[in-house]
Amino acid sequence: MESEGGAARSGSSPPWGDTVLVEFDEGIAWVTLNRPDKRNAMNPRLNEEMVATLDALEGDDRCRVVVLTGAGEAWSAGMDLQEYFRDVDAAGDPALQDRVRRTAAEWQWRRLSTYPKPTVAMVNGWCFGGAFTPLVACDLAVAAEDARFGLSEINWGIPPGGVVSRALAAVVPQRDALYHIMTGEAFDGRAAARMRLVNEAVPAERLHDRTRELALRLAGMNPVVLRAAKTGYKVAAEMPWDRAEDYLYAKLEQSQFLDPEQGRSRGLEQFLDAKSYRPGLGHYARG
Ligand code: ACO
Ligand code: V55
Repeated sequence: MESEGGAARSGSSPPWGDTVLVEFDEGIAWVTLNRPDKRNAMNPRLNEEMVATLDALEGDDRCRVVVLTGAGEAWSAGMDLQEYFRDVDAAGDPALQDRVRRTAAEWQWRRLSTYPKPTVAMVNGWCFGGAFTPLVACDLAVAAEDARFGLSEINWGIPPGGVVSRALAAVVPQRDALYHIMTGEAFDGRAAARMRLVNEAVPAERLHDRTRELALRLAGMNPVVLRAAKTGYKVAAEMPWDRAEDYLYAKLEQSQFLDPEQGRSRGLEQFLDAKSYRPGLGHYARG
């Protein structure tokens, strides 16, 4: 495993550093929010490093899939109440507030939700408030059964801000969303899976292996087609049907045009001519 970040970096430094760590292994970039002493609360520095990290991983061949996780006991305790809220309020500078909010949004959903590579959230522990945004923005999510989740905003005196409620509405039914938004009651990984906030919850000791298995499966697939499929889903979900049809055909043709391994013609050939596989039972032989 290659490891970079913090003290380990040298030469041309990667853009991550103290608050974000990245390890590359088997085509997986394990991206770790790294402020364990602050339960990986997202301060302006971490948000800047995450923007730069996502930027760099886009063009890094060691990364075929991104796993987003947290150091220590937390996935992320949400926005940093001191540095993201109090300090910015105290500065009394509207332009600073705009910039700090824009940087948070930039990685938490603008880039992450349509990231060109597949993304998997591995929720190892505490996941509160603002952390729901990158959680939902990841394509898939696996949680430890005993991870603790909560829309805790109401408990300390604000309604959920940013796009937290909008993100929730994309994955969770209204009854669950409003129950937790309005009560602030925490819930565990099993409940998160039941309400489809995450794909599945597994015992903590299996979390890493299950996530790795899922990430490796994605890393082994045709990246051009995978990108068209996931982006197509997310963008079309916001469209009327007639536009969605036109757009999804455009995605289909775009992926045919861009795909260097010509998955479509290879898949058709393997099924219709060679009769060497059936698409209902797996994907075509690559390479
Ligand atoms: N912002 C700033 N600092 C935080 C945050 C946060 N969101 N969460 C934890 N920390 C800090 C604590 O202040 C503490 O710092 P200190 O050691 O310098 O005093 C340190 O992290 C450890 O926190 P503890 O509370 O001691 O850790 P514990 O393991 O007992 O509890 C828990 C963890 C439950 C996550 C608790 O820290 C907590 O409730 N955090 C706030 C969660 C929250 O409401 N987040 C949503 C914020 S609102 C939003 O995101 C929009
Ligand atoms: C939240 C998140 C924000 C914000 C205000 O409730 C509140 C979470 C990521 O930005 O600006």
